[in-house]
Amino acid sequence: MSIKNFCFILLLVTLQVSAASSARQIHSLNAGWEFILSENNAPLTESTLGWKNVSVPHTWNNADPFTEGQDYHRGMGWYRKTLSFTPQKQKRYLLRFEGVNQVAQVYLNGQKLATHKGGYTAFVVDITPHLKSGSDNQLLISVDNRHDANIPPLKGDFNFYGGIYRDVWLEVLNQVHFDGGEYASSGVYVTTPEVSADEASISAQVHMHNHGQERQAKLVNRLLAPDGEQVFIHEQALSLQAGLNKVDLTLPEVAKPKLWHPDHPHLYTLESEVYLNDEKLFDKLSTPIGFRWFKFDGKKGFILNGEQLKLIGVNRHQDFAGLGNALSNSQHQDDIKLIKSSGSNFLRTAHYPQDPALLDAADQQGLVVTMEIPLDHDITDSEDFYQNSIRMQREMIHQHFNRPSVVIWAYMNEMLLGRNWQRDKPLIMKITEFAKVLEKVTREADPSRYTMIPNHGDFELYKKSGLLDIPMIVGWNLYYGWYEKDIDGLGDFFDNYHAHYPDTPTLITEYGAGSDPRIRSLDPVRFDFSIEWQNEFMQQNLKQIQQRPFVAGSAVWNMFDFGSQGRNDAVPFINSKGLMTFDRKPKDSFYLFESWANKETILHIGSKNWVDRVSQPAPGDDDVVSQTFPVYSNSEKVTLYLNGRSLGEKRIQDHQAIWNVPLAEGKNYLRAVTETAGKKYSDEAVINMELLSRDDFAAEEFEGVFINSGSPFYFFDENENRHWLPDEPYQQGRWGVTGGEILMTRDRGVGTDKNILDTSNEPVFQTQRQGEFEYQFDIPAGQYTVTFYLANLTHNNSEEMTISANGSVLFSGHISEFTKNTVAFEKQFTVKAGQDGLKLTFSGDAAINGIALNKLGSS
Ligand code: GCB
Repeated sequence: MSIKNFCFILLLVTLQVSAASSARQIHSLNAGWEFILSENNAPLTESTLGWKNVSVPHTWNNADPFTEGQDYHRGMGWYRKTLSFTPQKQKRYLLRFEGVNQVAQVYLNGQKLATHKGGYTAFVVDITPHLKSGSDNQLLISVDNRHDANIPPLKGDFNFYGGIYRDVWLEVLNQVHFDGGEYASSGVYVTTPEVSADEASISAQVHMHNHGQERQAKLVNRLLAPDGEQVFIHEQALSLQAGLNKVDLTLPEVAKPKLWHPDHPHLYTLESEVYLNDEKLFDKLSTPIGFRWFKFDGKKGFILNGEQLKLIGVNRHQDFAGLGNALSNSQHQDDIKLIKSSGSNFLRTAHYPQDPALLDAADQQGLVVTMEIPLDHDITDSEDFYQNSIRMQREMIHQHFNRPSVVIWAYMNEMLLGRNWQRDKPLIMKITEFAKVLEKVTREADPSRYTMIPNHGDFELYKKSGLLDIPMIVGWNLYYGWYEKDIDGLGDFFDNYHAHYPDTPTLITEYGAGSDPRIRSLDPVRFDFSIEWQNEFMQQNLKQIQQRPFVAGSAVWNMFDFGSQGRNDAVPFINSKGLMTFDRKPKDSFYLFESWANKETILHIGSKNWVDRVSQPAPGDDDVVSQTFPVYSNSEKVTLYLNGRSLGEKRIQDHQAIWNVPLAEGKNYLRAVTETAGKKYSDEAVINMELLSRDDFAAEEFEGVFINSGSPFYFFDENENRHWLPDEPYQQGRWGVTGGEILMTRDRGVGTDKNILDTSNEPVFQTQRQGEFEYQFDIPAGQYTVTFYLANLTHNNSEEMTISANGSVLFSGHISEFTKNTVAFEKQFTVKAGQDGLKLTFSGDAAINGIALNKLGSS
């Protein structure tokens, strides 16, 4: 028997068993789908060729957004599955799709039953009236992720992966059941209007569908404490009308509730049951309840259960290396574990509602959450667009209504980015008007939470637009030290905001800097994508945020690197501002952040993942080179040891202390030690240092030196196992460069953000030395090969350069003879070093991205 048939029979058996039991039955429909990409608009029932077996979560874009030279496929995909069960007369059969990006059309036996627009919220389709009894039913779903001017998001710095990328469920219900209605909620809405440490009140609105005639029923609500003990049972007799019934309940008060808080996320459970004729259970649902009360205050920030709590946390996108957005529930849960392990108490699910499994984990593990719809950067001024956005906002609120973790409903991200008051006033006014509509919709749908709009850092424009006067909280995405030059600018920005809006609560919804673990620096600068600049950025920004009590909280952009096809950074197609990589490996900034966020004792030697280092020795000393090491900690004092010898004790300031460590050739053992509350903590690092001496160049086994021209940073090429060294000024007895300039583009800083083709070593080719300059190598006489690495980043065809070695011309001509556009190119020459070593001279309008020097005959 094929696995597929086995699955169908299993489903059949389970459905028959479930028909015999009384309450609802939920079955996963994740397995056993067939999938095909096809732009065909008609239902693809007949076609048999080309379908492949898949299971959901599934996306067709897990790889193509990361492939050079092509756009990722935004089109239509079709999914089909046979439903092999015999429908029971007295049952209702509902399909629940947790997320399909972005337009889904659902067909059963060739007939279209539903269309859902929007990729980040769930929808439910009642297939009962359309099920054939006595034969299989063919389920067919078309999914379309093409750009649609009427469906948000219109734009965004992330990928819009297409597919049925979240779970699909079959809900088998009785003739009377809880009903989530058009917004696909559970049907039970719980609020806790009054909560204190002494007492908590609970109200519930319960929606039930009665598919039969008017009948008598009983609604039972039982509250279970976090330990499972029953707190109360509440019963109410009802007369259910045919169709939809809504019942408002005031449930018994709870004395001395165990409060929900990120440090102790106590969850109660409300079990709701509906019985007919007093004894027959028709439906049953469990709703988690967290008792907490909270407030955002313009001056004091966030107050939870009566105490000020500075929110410190992260944003999270929902994709993962190799998987696109099709993650399993346990992968979502693992992400929450990682976020919690950093010490975060706050999560922004930017830029859209995320998987229920993720939010369940946030409820259970304790994170304060702000959630938003994907209204990013732009609107379309059409009724369709407005209605789709409003529906998304309502779906989000209804579906996540009961979550204790959620305290804010947001909408609209950076709507005025790139806009200008004079030029764009009419559109800006439309955005403001629409914000008022969404604000009203949100407050009506849920008066118990706060609203927020996250903006980019143009304070004056937002003020003028009126957008700051609409939401209850103003969020700011600020990149001081990244897109903005001034790394100390965040504090001034907030002080200015606070002076104008002292009573409107505010928080920082984004701040972050990109980094690539292959790039390391002893002299980090903005936009170099080094791990060390990200650390510097985080350090300075966290300091300014934590110094201001009126800033309710902060969310790093981003917890994880994520896919964004439009990006041409050091790692193309990736937004690398994560504290962790796309496959969830911690960067240094994760530990730095931990030292600010975590209440446990943190002690971490910074830059210790930069294990294998290559350097010229310090001038005048062939045996050693000094490099700085920060230690991140939340303790008071730390001592650092090198090879067992103390380098001194330092007081931790702003969660770090910095040492200058003299590293010698070979292994260097570092050990940081601290003591808090009588307990000792230590962290260790081993650094392998290779000091390049003049003799190395002469040695047979020497593998050469690789210079990343125009770059202030070290770059490690993992594929070739090569250490590319930054440019250094020439000093006698060493090698180095004199003259020329580092390429700076726009005001971003070092290098370019152009994508370089035919290489994965972007950081070599994105930086460049330009002008007239020379590289001098004080190396033993002999024969060498020199390889030039070049991509044409800024030159046009009229520019010429000459490269010579010890006076003999190696190349003279148009730069375009060397390389076309931004294609990575290399060219090798044999050269001779004399008694004075080797001098490579670049004249004319020269440019070079990298130079490798090898002894002739070595690899
Ligand atoms: C932002 C956006 C976010 C981007 C981020 C960045 O302000 O809200 O979607 O990914 O900046 O990295 O540029």
